[in-house]
Amino acid sequence: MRTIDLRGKSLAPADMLAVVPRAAQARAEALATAAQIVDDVRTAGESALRDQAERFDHVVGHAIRVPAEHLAEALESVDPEVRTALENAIGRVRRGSAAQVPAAHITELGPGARIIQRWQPVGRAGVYIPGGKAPLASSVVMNVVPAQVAGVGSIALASPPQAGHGGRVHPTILAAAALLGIDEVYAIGGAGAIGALAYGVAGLGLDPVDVVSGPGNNYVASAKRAVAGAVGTDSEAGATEILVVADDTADPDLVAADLVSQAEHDEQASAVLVTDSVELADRVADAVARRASDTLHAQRVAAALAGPQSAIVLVDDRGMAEAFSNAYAPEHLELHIAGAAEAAERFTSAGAVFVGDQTPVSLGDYMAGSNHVLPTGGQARYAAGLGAYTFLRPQQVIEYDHAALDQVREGVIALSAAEILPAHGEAVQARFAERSVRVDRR
Ligand code: HSO
Ligand code: ZN
Repeated sequence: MRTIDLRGKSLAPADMLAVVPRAAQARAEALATAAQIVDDVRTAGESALRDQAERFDHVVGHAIRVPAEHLAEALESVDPEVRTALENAIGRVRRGSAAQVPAAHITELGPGARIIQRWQPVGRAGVYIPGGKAPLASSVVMNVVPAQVAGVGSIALASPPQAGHGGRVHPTILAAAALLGIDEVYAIGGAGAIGALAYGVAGLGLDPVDVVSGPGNNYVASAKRAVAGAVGTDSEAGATEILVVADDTADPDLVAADLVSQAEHDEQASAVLVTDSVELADRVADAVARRASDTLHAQRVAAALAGPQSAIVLVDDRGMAEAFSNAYAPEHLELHIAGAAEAAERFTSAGAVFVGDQTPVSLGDYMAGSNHVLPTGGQARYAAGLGAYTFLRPQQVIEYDHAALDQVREGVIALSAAEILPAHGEAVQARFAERSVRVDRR
């Protein structure tokens, strides 16, 4: 990993971002390709999906709607330890997600005048689970559980058909779906899956959904942009990022282990250490080199760590580390610093914050009870990770009685006149004039 020395420099947020630019995604090309794939699915349905499965997944003649017996078989044959771990994760994420469902709130603006803010689940959700580099069974939990906790009544799941598994969805993904009681599963991959969920596929009995969620590659993210507007989508979760802020109290080997753990996902993953300790920086660099050469995905890790998106960044002090981290807005932020719990509140822009050296990102990936589908690419500046709220819509219910309406009658009439929209005011006045007319006639 290269080291970049920012000590003594005063940089604007944009300059800080330029120090470790995220891997460039061929956005324009991916957007055009994904939009075409989505459109093919919309117009040609199942035959487009079969063409795409052959082209991208090298699978022909597979069952696109996964039969119930495939789900049951997968659940029966899943490793018992994996099953137990999935059950544990489901329970913990369920508890974490429950805190994301706000209670209805009533505001009394006066006697007989109230507005209710309530949260309505969408009717139907479609979740996408990638199956390319790694079969992310844990992502089934992270997508489905919040939708269930939100109260979504109908959930469809799509994941690529796997040539290595006879054209079926990966068995661990099927087992996780079965554990969650999901019986509507489709063997569809990539951008085509996003199109199928968003627009439905009549021939398959796949009805359109209201919200599409789930992580995926550049094409999946682009497809979500293409269908946005027709359906709701969650924020984009692209190549994984970890930013560690550490001081001289940190354990260099733990920092290195966590950087390597996320670099394992993707050549484009970003691993960044920000520290004010030169000694720690050197020791982390050594530990990273050791760990990176001695891990299953050594090539992928080496590529991610050697890329311009990864670096050790030397800063003057804690304040500069905060400024850097808040400008970068990482998907995952780890704090290996003295007083981490109190300091955490000043790190405001991150998909998720992992406090202290006993809280690694990989805990959050599986078992913390938090969600691991998080905004990447700096979107944490304005977006949240996946949660129950992804599947909820805040809705206002307004209820006034006659006397309460009378209290604000003049105001409505004055504003409607000012906007030269007199019928607005007349609509209110009608509640009063009409009655007296009726009374008069009687
Ligand atoms: N770190 C990934 C999620 C994941 N890791 C799934 C392992 N399995 C993105 O947050
Ligand atoms: Zn991970």
